[in-house]
Amino acid sequence: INVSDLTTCEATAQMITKARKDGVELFFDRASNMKACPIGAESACCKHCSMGPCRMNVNSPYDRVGICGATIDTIVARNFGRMVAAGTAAHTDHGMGMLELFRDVINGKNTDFKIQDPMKLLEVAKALDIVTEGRELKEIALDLYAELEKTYTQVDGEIPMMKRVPPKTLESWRKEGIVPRGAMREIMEMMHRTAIGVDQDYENLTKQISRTALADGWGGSMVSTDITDILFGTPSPVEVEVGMGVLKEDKVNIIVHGHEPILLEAMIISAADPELKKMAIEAGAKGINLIGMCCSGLDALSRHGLPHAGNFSSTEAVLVTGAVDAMCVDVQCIKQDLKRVAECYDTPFITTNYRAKIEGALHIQLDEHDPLKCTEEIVIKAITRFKTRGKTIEIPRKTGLGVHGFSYEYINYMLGGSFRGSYKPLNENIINGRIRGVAGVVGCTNPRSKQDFSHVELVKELIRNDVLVLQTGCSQLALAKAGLTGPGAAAMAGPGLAEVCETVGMPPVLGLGSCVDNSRILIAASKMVRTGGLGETIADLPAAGCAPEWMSEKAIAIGQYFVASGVYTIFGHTFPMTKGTKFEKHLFEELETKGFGKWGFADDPLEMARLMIAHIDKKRQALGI
Ligand code: BF8
Ligand code: SF4
Repeated sequence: INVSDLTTCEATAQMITKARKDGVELFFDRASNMKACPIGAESACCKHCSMGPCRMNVNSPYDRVGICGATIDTIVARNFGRMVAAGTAAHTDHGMGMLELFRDVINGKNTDFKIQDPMKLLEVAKALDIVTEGRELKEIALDLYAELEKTYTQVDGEIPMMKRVPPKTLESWRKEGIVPRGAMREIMEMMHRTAIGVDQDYENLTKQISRTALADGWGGSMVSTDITDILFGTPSPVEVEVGMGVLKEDKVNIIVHGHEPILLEAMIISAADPELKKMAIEAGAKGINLIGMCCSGLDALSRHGLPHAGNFSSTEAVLVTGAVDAMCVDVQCIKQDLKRVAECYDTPFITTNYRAKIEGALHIQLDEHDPLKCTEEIVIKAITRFKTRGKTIEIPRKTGLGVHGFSYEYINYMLGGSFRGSYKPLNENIINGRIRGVAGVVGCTNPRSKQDFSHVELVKELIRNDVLVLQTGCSQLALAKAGLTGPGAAAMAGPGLAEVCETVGMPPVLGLGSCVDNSRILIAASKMVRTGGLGETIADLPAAGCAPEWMSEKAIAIGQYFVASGVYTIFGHTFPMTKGTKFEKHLFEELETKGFGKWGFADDPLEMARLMIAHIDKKRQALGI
């Protein structure tokens, strides 16, 4: 297979070529050699009990049922529900970890970190009706902790963040019985209801699927974003380089790849430690070069302008440079094969979280109460490796320089002129038609699609049609590498959007951060509704979402919470759905008639754009604008 069919990222292409020369297999090679199972691809098999596994006929889905009698709709809906449960569990476990760190920081059990954004702490407390007047910050913080813990552990009642949902949207959830209680409860019930012989009605299952996903978007993920902002600072625009060219031949290169900000935040402290810097210089390096990858990298890129080496499909490829002196990881999206590829290039590969060990890999546990112990040890390992680096180093030059770090607070500020400003100018520009609508383009890269291609082509087409694009996750990195996240990209936008961008001095593509930061898009949508003029629910907004190359169960959970919140959400390249089923019709058509969003599917980026723009125009027409 030609390298140009695997990726449009020049640096990754260069490294695939080098890996082939070096005789090192990458996941791109396996994706080309291993055909996806056609039954599994359509989610038409069930292994929820040992009477099966039962396989349905994807070409004629109603011609048989499972041994227990489960129909294709039950089977596909149950599989979908379990994907949502897994994705929600990932985001909420991460969020709960951040909340625990917050508790330890306010209680003085962790002294390496402190609250960086007390304003945001007050803002979130006020939004949840916690009294702030005349009280010590610590008291408010403790109350906030207790309130937010309910997001995860509450057994009954509505989770706290429901106070931020537009009233009419919340009303529709109450009517449907899908307001989340606590994430643990919803995930537990989802797993129970999808076991053999429990919920065998796809419409009823869909309700719990939505309820579980909402516990992620408006729960686990949202709390994670807010607490991370409070602890490490709310992002504001910062110019950063993204791409493998951020590796430096003459420095000790350390890559942090994963999702929970604590590892990277601790590493930032260790990499700046004068003793360790001295040690690096004594080893012959010009310094320590800390680099992020994937989502925690996006967090640090948004908050601190830390350079970033690229997205999910490049994490093996970056090791092929030979210039990585250590790669350390925490949880999620860590390919097991990184260990073997790292070994091929003598790069220390270190796991740091007891929840995510890799067989045979070196594990240095990060202790939340003393995180620097772990990160200092990793820096020393990297310096040692620098000293013995081989000669076959090849660093691709290319990087994309862009602006990132657009929190919803900053969008407020940028458009409204002050942090207490409003979304009114955004709404006005949508009403007067300069901005046609808003699109979220997010999610993974996948070796079964040409890396970055759909992300970039879709975004180009959207901005050309005056659609303002909000981004997170690996998609944001695809656009960053392609150089579309700078103000210069306004030249590629349609005349209306370009005018707004030039007046405000913003790019037409706004990077909001990691995948849990998709919650920033929910809050932005909620603010647009509350500001007025664009309908009463999120479903009324001229907006749409897309994950062109998704691969993780987390993406399915995100898609479902956007759909349940009222957004038309398109996924690309594959969808875990048997075509021609009632469940498909339910997700792709019927949910919209009940006032929710709906799912969509398209393979080609121009088709994705066409569907999104048509939806935006439909919503504009309904609003009479
Ligand atoms: O949470 S976009 S490949 S790195 S799952 Fe993973 Fe997908 Fe990237 Fe971050 Ni999100
Ligand atoms: Fe087959 Fe039903 Fe068991 Fe699934 S739950 S494996 S469909 S018998």
